[in-house]
Amino acid sequence: MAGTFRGAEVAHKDYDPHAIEPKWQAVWDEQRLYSVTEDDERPKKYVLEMFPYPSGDIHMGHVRNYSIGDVVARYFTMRGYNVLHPIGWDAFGLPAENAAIKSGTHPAEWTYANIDKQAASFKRMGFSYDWDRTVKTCDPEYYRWGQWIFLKFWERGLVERKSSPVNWCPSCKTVLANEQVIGEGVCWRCKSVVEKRELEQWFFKITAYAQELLDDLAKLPGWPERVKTMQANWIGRSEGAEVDFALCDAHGNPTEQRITVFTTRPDTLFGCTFFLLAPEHPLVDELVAGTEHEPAVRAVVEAAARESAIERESGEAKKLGAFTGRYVINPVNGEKVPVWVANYVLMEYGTGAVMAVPCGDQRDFEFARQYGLPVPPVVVAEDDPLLERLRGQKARVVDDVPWEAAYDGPGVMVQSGDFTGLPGGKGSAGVKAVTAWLEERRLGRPAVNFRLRDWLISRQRYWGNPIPAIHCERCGLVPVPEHDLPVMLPMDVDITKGETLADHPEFYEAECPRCGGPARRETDTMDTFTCSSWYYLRYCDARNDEEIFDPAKAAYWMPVDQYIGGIEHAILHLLYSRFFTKVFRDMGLVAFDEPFTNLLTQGMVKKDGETMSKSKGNVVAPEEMIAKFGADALRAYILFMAPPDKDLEWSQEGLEGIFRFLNRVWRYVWEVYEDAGSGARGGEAEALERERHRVIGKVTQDIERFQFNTALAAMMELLNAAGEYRRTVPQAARNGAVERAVARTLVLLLAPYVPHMAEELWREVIGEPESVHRQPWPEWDPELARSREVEYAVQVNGKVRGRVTLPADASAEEVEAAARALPKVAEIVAAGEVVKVVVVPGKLVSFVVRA
Ligand code: ANZ
Ligand code: ZN
Repeated sequence: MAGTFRGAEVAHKDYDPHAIEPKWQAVWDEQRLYSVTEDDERPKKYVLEMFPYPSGDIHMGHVRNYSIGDVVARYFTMRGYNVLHPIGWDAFGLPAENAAIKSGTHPAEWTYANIDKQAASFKRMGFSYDWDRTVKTCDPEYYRWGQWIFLKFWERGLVERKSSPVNWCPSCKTVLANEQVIGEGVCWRCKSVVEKRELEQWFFKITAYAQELLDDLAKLPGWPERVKTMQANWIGRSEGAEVDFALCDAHGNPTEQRITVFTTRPDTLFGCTFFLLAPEHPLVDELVAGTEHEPAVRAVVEAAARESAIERESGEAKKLGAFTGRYVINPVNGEKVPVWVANYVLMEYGTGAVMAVPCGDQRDFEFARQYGLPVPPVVVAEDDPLLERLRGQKARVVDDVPWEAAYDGPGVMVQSGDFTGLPGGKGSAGVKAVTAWLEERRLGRPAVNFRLRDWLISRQRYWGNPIPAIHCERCGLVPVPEHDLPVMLPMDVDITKGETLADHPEFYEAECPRCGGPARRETDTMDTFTCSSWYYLRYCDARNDEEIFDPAKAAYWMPVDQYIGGIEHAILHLLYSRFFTKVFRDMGLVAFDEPFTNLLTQGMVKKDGETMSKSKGNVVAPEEMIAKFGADALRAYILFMAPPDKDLEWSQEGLEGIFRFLNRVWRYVWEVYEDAGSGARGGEAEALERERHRVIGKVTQDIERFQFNTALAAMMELLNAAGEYRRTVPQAARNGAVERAVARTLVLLLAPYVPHMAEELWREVIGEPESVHRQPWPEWDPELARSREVEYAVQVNGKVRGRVTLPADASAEEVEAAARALPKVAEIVAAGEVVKVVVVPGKLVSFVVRA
């Protein structure tokens, strides 16, 4: 049997992954086994793992992410699908520049060397990628289409250049998107505290799609709820009203000038006792200039500039405010309300002005307490004793609440003029009534507000995709004409000195494409998230140099059926990709709304309870484990140790255990094919055959639900049953056909997990001519699988007290319950205390009972 293939010397009675694995990798590579094309005869599956950043060596997180994807891809191939399973690199970005500054290697050199290294590691892991479709985002053949997208977005009014307060990371020397400011207002990459600066920047108008990005989450039943909730919160839709307040002049007389606020609670208008402006609000200067209030207000403005947006918004920062000396008129009761500046009001949200209602908003409550401002109750809970006094009370008679905190739940409106008595609270009848009243008098209108901001995409860094724009003094901002793409990123920048494109006259000196006059090329590059927002579409047609992709090919492969990646991308990458997809749809490039039908977010790989990381010094290097146990064992181990969405605690013993299991499979298949039984079918052979059907059914069901660990456990059970059969039934009585069927089944079921070992056994030991990875998934008879029952002996304190018969797939709990139900057992158990119960699957239940 051995010797049918050119690697004959490898087929050996001992399992030697180091010989087998490189051998089959070379064969698969040469035969382009995983290269696919569109095929209308077969249903398709697009299985995709988030592409890696080429940081250097691969780590266990990579091994896990890509092993999960590989099992899914191989499984669907065996189920008869035409499976697209590509890989590429998210290759622009800051670490390459930082490495260059440190070590003197050019970012391109560093990046491509790392890509080669990772590609070799992925091949060494035996991942079934279609290598012909690889993309590297730093290749001009790729980034040129990113520039093309920029131009198309620009044509569609989705690009904007504007001055705005932006997040500036002093250590990365670049601006950051809101999404890249994390935790307590620090840079997502280097964790430095982010500052606010006023700068001209480029934006993608993702807010134009805010409502749809929110609504379409409902079209994603295959996404984890957690991720959808995070996205919904990030988009942050609020329903409420805009309300116009008339500004009073310096003498306190109402003027025509209006300041508008956004509020979710117009029902609380009668409780508005002060009015707040953001420190950056353009009116602030004008209101206080030259007045006695100017110094105090300035102090608040300056202090706020030093705080991060996150700190200010969270309301955790100490509240700071100052009176401007001016007033506005509350439109519902004509009352004069003092205007303050407060650090917790953000310029970027709503209108940058707030009607403060201290009885209903906790931040306003704390502010009022701090500065001694009145807190009249206007919405009171049904069970609040205060309501007895104030029910039906239209005019304000109480100016303070006996509460520890603001109350923002549902309640009854009080001290609210003709609205008194209406239900109050978010979305209440009171909200509707007050809004309608305001609208009739043109003092307000219903409004929806989103927390989502436009996406700031410009970066003042070298290693990124150049923005295809030209600044001309005569013509203003001019797009680079499509036929001039790509704007090539120059390679001769001295990056070790931290140079950017702005230091490179050969790059930025340009001619205006419109008037031909001297002009300056844009020197900012795009946020790398622009590169990763559409790579999955490029995979559908990766080598196309005429268009971004052939829409027909994208229509065949897309959407991605199964996307797999880390939870850290729950907001940024996934939201941006959804946004790009919707714009592409509106451009007519694709015909679907959502790019990723199913999403799996994999858990972390931990060691001693902590996430593996270089800084913690607890990294287990995949290379080292491959050198010891082979890639197959590492793959199977990482899939066996935990369900994919849960964290996985590293254990070398676990890996050794899997290695031993693989060795047992190896020997079993060898033995069966050397010396299968010669007997006829009998009771035990039939039981083994039933077990085989059961396990196929179980493995199939488990893989479909991504329970790779329990699927592997079922294969172990099959091997145990088969080994037992070999040990206990003499050769002459064993049924060879059943034994061989078990061996073949094990190899086929294991093929997605341990592709090299399965291939070697399939072709060299079993002697099949075609790759195991081209075989159909084994079939099973559910009837047969179900009918199997096993008898358990029931022991109490070592003595057999009876027997119970149960279906083979009964759980340990079910077996225990059935045993406890035996009258004799129940009697003994009732008389004493059960200190231990052991269930040996398929055999025995044993109780230890203390009298
Ligand atoms: C009056 C009021 C009374 C409010 C009340 C709340 C409770 P969400 O739900 O997150 O959309 N607000 C509006 N603009 C703001 C800004 N630029 N900075 C800080 N806070 C701002 O929050 C909307 C509420 O946040 C608005 O409704 C406003 O306070 C405040 F019992 O108006 B509310
Ligand atoms: Zn010009």
